[in-house]
Amino acid sequence: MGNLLKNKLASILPALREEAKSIVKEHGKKNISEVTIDQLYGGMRGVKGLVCDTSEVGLDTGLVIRGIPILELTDKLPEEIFYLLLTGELPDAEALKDLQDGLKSRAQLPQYVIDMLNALPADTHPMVMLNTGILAMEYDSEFRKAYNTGAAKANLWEFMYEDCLNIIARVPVLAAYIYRKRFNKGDMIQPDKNLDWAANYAKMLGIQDDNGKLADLMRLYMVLHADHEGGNVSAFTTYTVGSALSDAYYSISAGLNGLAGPLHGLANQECLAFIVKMRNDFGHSPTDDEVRDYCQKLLDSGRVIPGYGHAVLRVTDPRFTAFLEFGNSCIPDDEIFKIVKQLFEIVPDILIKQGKAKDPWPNVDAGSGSMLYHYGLVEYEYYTVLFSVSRILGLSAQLILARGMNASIVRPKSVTTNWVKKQIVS
Ligand code: HAX
Repeated sequence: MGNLLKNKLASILPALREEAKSIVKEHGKKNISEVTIDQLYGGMRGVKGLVCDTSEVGLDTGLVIRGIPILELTDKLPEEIFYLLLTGELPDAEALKDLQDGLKSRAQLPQYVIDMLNALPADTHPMVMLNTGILAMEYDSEFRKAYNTGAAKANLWEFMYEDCLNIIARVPVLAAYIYRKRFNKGDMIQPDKNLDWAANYAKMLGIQDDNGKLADLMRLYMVLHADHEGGNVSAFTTYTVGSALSDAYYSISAGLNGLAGPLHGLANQECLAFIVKMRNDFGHSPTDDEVRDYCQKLLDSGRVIPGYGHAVLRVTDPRFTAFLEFGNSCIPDDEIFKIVKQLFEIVPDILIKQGKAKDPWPNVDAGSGSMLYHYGLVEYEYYTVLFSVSRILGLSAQLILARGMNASIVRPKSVTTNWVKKQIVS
């Protein structure tokens, strides 16, 4: 059970390795990117420095997974997306069921993780709980055991696969437990083997969902956040740590610590907090003029408008469009969702006039929180955990493929300021 995907990978990896080997052998010295001083000081933005085949983000297309634009994948299950990320194909019914059954059979959260979470201060941030929980489960790493007992380099990916599947299976149980504990919602709810991965997560949160809309939203949310190519903070960190042959628990936990930053995953928490505060500051649904003034004042005080701008994108993030479509069909009259739409009409013009942000358009975080809020997930400190549960699909796929390709240890060259000055003179 759960082996069809692994067998599929075993059948495609040799050809992928051969292809990479021959590209390097025949064209290894070909120049494909240059680095300017702007980029040196600007977070290496745009420097082409690693290969990631799971997905790509075009500045004018947004997220494309294995050649399929994300807006064409919104009716899929997260499990199907994971299969697609890894293999480049969507699973047939048998492969999907096999993967789902495999995940269900691995979904037990160890008692030591529960005990450890219970020992943390009650108001610990949910992201600290999640990342600590994942790191603690390193105790069970198959990869580390295989490495320590001399597994061949060419087979290490199989153990990375086992660790990643265990993490993917357990993380909704862990994340739901964190929600219930951190926000005093009562006892843990056990997984339901009849439900798919995302619906099961929604059920374990314990939020009333009579018409199944929260489960629908959760499936969509998990699909939209699953991957965003290889150079973003969480993906690049995971890849780098994994390149030292640290196992998936170390690597993913490290990556998610980056996702916890306000310029990355934490932005969705900040975005909803910003909208709810605006609503509360006015004491009523704000008019367009009030929204415009409010945003202008925020900019004038030197702060960023949460949910707008992106390091790569230069168009409205299609993932925002997907949430907008969901909101328009399910919660068109929701007060917070209406403010999301007002901001979409107003903020880009303000940012264009200010002339600083390279991308004045909404990113994925501009809309997701309003929907979660509507369906009763109102504790926005928790939102980055949801993002993380989804992003673990992509981080895992990238780690498994990197190990399958025997990826080298990451080691770019740093330079000193004196070296830079010498380049300027010469
Ligand atoms: N509001 C105000 N100013 C903004 C802005 C915004 N939303 N977005 C960018 N700018 C400013 C930057 O702060 C920067 O100002 P300085 O020159 O004074 O430093 C300038 O515009 C140029 O920035 P940029 O090159 O366009 O953007 P970066 O690639 O440096 O940063 C960010 C991209 C996403 C971090 C940025 O747009 C931002 O801070 N946005 C708000 C926070 C946010 O929504 N983050 C979530 C991003 C999505 C994501 O990764 N989720 O995980």
